[in-house]
Amino acid sequence: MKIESAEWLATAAGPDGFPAASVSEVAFLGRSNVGKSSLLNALVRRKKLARTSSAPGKTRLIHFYRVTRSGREIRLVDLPGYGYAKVSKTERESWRGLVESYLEGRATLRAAVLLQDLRRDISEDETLLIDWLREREIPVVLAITKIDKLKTMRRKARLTELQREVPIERERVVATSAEKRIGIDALWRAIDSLQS
Ligand SMILES: Nc1nc2c(ncn2[C@@H]2O[C@H](COP(=O)(O)OP(=O)(O)O)[C@@H](O)[C@H]2O)c(=O)[nH]1
Ligand SMILES: [Mg+2]
Repeated sequence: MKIESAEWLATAAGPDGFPAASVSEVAFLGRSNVGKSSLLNALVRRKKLARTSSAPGKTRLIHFYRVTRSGREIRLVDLPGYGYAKVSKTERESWRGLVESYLEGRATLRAAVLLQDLRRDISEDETLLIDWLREREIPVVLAITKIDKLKTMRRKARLTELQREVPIERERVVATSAEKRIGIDALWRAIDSLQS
């Protein structure tokens, strides 16, 4: 699959900054440090479109990227990460307000990709998010990240465990490594299968 172009489109701190809803969008969600920026970059084959860091900042912003792929335009939407160790209730509420303001009313939203680190357990944050998205009939793909961190046997066992823990069909759970470029085409296929 060819990526003809990938570029930053907009960054928003609230609905006023969202670009016009005119093109299909896929939103990316996950705990901070789960590998979201890295996976976005791997999907579009650009090293630094989305910023990666080992010291996540706390800024709550939504980034929109415009991608042309095999002649079709699609937007990838990078939602702010959650689950910092030390955030106040107010900060959590502000994260929720921003993320919901996007997810609730976006006519062009086709799917959400929820990221989950292979080595972590699914937490209540993920379970609640999955339920929330399902209630709103937003299709969910679960991207398991950083699978290169475990050796093959352990990796397989872990994937089976995670699959058992989430109410998401097997075809919509994709094992990925941004670093080793594993599962990137499979993730695109899963995303495409949800696009109407
Ligand atoms: N081994 C490995 N490390 C990764 C992978 N993806 C991301 N990382 C590392 O995990 C850290 C957080 O990645 P980043 O993409 O910034 O996560 P974000 O906070 O979710 O956007 C960085 O140090 C990345 O280099 C992967 O597939 N394999
Ligand atoms: Mg990031």
